[in-house]
Amino acid sequence: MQLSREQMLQAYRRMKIIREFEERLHIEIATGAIAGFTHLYCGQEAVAVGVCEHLDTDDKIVSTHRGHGHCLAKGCDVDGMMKEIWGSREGLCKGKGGSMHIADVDVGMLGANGIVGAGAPIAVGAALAAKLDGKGKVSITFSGDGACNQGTTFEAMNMAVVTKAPCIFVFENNHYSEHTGFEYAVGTQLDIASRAEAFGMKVWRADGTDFFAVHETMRDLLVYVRAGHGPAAVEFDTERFFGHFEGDPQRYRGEGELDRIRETRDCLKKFRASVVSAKLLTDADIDAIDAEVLSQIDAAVDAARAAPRPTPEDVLADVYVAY
Ligand SMILES: Cc1ncc(C[n+]2csc(CCOP(=O)(O)OP(=O)(O)O)c2C)c(N)n1
Ligand SMILES: [Mg+2]
Repeated sequence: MQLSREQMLQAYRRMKIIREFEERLHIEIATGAIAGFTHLYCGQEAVAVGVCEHLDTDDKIVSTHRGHGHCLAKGCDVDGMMKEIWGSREGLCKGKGGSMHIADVDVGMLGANGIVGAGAPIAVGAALAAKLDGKGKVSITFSGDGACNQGTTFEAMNMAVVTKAPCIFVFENNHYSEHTGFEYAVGTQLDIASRAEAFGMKVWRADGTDFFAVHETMRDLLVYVRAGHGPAAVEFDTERFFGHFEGDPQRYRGEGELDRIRETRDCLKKFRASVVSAKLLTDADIDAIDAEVLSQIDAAVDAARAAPRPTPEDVLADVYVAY
């Protein structure tokens, strides 16, 4: 089924917001304006957006340490996120979460997570709740190729199959876990999807740098899971444009690798090329979004810079939930 013009514009806008949000963070972090450890998602935008465009707020997602893209794709507020990363008390989590612990349950974003492999069990729990609710809602865990080696991920996959939970394991294979290559770190030399299959799940695979491939794959997968067949997994082959963390000199990369992936595997460039050549959108349509997004991000940075820091009293607020 063909996407409407509005759907395509919205998808591109969301990918562009993630890209510019992070390109700007990359600059601001280097100046020392932002404290804390940050992992950028740039390069992987087509996965977050291609997945989340199918979801509504009652569908849940659980993210990773590389979570900005998942948050923005699921509908977290751009200004609230920028302020959170800046450590302001006006941030989405009052400045107490920062880059790696952003959550917004109102939009179904159950949290980024600094512990690799910790998201999958949480997503299975949310999927079991969705199953009890019986409204066809799903829970999605995003995991990297590194997280696919964690015992928690294995246990969660098994539990999801045994309980027929509507849980979707989205594996983003960006070929690196910190500085270690996927080929080295995975003993079976198999892809990740094959591992998920071994747990008894139906699996899909697609090019994660092609928004349309991601979107179509997820459409089929979601029909299957929402129909009550139990969990499913998908592996997206993707690329990370920056280092593992901001400040990583990336000496483990091959010569010319970064230039090559920016040139040939950029999901935004690929999106533009395919919609323009198919005459679905024009270069002017895309240029207009690019300009709007740039000023939106400028405004978000200005607001975050001016936003108030937490007060000493804030430290003791929200430590316990009030019932
Ligand atoms: C349990 C645990 N072990 C190790 C780490 C350190 N660590 C942080 S990110 C990371 C690599 C994760 O790789 P991957 O799952 O492929 O995600 P990517 O960084 O590529 O998005 C590691 C080992 C951690 N945070 N938690
Ligand atoms: Mg990885």
